[in-house]
Amino acid sequence: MNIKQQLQHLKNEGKKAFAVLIDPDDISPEKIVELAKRCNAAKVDLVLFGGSLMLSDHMEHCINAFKSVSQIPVILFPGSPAQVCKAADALLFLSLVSGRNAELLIGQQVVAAPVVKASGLEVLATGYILVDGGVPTTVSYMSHSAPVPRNKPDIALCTAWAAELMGQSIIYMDAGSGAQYPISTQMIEKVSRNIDIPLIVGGGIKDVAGVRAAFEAGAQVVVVGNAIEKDLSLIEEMSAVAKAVYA
Ligand code: 1GP
Repeated sequence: MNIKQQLQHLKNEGKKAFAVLIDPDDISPEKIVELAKRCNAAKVDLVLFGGSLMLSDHMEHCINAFKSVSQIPVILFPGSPAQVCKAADALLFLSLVSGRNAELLIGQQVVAAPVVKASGLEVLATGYILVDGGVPTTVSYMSHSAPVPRNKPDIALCTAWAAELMGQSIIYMDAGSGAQYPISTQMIEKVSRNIDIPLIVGGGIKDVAGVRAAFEAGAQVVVVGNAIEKDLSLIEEMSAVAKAVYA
């Protein structure tokens, strides 16, 4: 099964996957090896690499360092076409469907297309829905787009439906890295119950209870970045939630 099929399988079978987000700007290649070993021990299902900005130039080095000790699939979560990197296994080919910024709906994708086609990466067509997380985040600022209000699950659902109808394979609902509040369980439930494609949820999840709440509300994949960067010991408990309840 390729990664797209694996994610759809999670949706079809009521199973869950836990993903760690690594921003290469926030970690050295040396630290990556330690993180990868912890991900292995915790049986983390997926690792996402990327960030809204890229101040450093070591994405490939970081992915190779990770892969030198781990077989966990690496998925790019690119903030720009410059982040396409062949060392990964797959790429979230994102369209910011919650925004009305044509550059991020289709413009950057046109720029990235030839590089993506030549990369050999598995491409995961992803409708990306940015949701208000209580504070302006890097992605809301950089994308010039208004996030979906956090108390408007119907807007999130109609946006997800539109993306699904346009042929996207995955919906990623994100409150943005470092959000003050994660996406509400009401919004996750509303979207998850009414779409047929897998739902990834992330942004502002700080503890095990937050991971559990997102899974219980219907996310197939829960992504945590910041909280794990601050405290690596969270990986085991967070990853265990996906296995304990839904394996
Ligand atoms: C951000 O969904 C990810 O795009 C993860 O967010 O860093 O807040 O966990 P955090």
